Amino acid sequence: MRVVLFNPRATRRSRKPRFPTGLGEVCAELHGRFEYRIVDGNLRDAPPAISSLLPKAKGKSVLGISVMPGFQAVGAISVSKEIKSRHAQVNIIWGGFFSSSYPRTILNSGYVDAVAVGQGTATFLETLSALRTREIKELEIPGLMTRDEANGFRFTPRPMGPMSSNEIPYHTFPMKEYLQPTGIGKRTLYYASSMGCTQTCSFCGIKQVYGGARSWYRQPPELVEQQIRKVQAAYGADSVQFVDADQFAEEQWAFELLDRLSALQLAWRGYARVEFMFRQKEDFWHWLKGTGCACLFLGAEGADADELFHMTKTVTVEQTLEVARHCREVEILPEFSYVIGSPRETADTLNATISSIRRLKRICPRSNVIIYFYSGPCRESALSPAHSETALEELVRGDNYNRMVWNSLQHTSLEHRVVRRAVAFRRVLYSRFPKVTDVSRSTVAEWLSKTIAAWRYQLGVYGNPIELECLDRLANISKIE
Ligand code: B12
Ligand code: SF4
Repeated sequence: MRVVLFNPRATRRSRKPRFPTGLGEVCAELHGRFEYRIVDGNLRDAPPAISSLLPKAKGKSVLGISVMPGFQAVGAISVSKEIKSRHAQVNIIWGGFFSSSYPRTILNSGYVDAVAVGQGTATFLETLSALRTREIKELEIPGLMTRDEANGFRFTPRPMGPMSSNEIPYHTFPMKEYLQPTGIGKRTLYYASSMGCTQTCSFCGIKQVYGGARSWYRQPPELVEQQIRKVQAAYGADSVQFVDADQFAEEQWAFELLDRLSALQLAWRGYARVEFMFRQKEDFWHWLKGTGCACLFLGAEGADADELFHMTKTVTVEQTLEVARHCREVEILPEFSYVIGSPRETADTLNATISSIRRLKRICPRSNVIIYFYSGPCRESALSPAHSETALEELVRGDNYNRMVWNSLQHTSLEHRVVRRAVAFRRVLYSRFPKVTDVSRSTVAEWLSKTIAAWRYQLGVYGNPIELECLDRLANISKIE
């Protein structure tokens, strides 16, 4: 049986190849059991590459596609359609965050045969084994959703389980092309040392895909060290982008892992919770810097206590500012995310968030601030327009697309003036402080937009920043995608 795994292109504006961590985990399980080939849409034109790997007429074949919300979904749709029309016999199976959030809409399209919902690895392995003797329509595998003519869909959920304990078969991936410059190094490896999250913040997609607070699994520190060491030796990785939801979800584990990492002398970037970092003493911060920590992504989320409570967040503004102060002292670049657009957002809560961001920038001017526009849960019942053949394509068009990538406030019940102010503030902020870690930015355009935005930011005049928008369109300097 031919198995082709496809990683669609991830960004609209430029091709940014990164190691596909989801497929890495899938391949750790497949390797040695099934023969597979990987096609990456970030590196080449996918349909011809996939087509050339699939059998022309008879013979079973599977095309597994990893789909993240956003542009990957756009690519996954066009490639699936094209491949299905050329190779009707191929079994197309989608997995990943987007697929797990909209499985029925995806199956209704007619060109996807099954969706691996959630963690996906065991589901995919069992599916491939079963396909040796049976047809995809007959399968009843936990975690796999298929269409069922009598009842609509066939599905039994599969609870999350441990991560693969096998090594990732890096040699089967085009590693040299994946280790690209980022803000933390010249050759950065993307790595998942844990999956899921111990928290259940109301706006976050993680619990919906992997399950509740108990759904957090990690790799043993020695396996993480061993794998990163191999990539360092074989391909010259000089930095690691951890994609874990929270690098300190379990303290002992995190300390052991990072101690091991410091021996490798790599720079790393990871995600952490403000509440945990706030509790740490001075010596922790120096130790952290010594492990190679170059950048931390932290959820500040907002400034209003009631709003934060409803997001199931215990973080406070003072904690965020204190963490920013520590980061500045030890020269770790902090990136703080804020979520604007909850049903409780008012002009007052927005103003509180704006002034807390301004305080943050005064304390740690280098910090990156990322503002997400949240307009409701991104899952089937909430977003999918209808259960029709075209619903999947509608889902990735216009404002539906923008909602999915947290870039629209159109569907919220917020007052127009609140929406306008939020959009304008974000534009001015991003122009005034271009993202420090964005290595692809154009320096001349950035300088121009920064200069124009400076007076607006200084005076707090955010309204209608048309000139900044035009400049952004012309020079492609935005970090909004
Ligand atoms: C890394 C990452 C990215 C990277 C991806 C780089 C890469 N190399 O893959 C980049 C920076 C591109 C990215 C972008 C975005 N991301 Co992102 N990202 C993440 C992050 C931090 C980690 C994902 C990851 O690698 N996990 C580790 C791997 C091992 O797990 P996995 O991907 O889930 O894969 C498993 C299963 O899903 C499944 N699986 C995956 N693929 C396949 C394929 C097959 C065939 C099968 C069977 C199974 C399968 O098996 C895997 C192993 O168990 C998560 C948050 C988190 N910590 O999980 C957010 C997250 C997935 N992103 C999210 C979002 C919203 C986005 C953006 C839309 C953000 C934006 N505003 O633009 C964009 C979309 C990209 C685009 N334009 O298409 C949301 C998704 C929310 C949701 N409801 O689905 C998350 C959950 C963040 C959050 N907290 O809300 N992201
Ligand atoms: S801590 Fe972060 S990753 Fe975990 S549920 Fe909350 S927002 Fe999501």
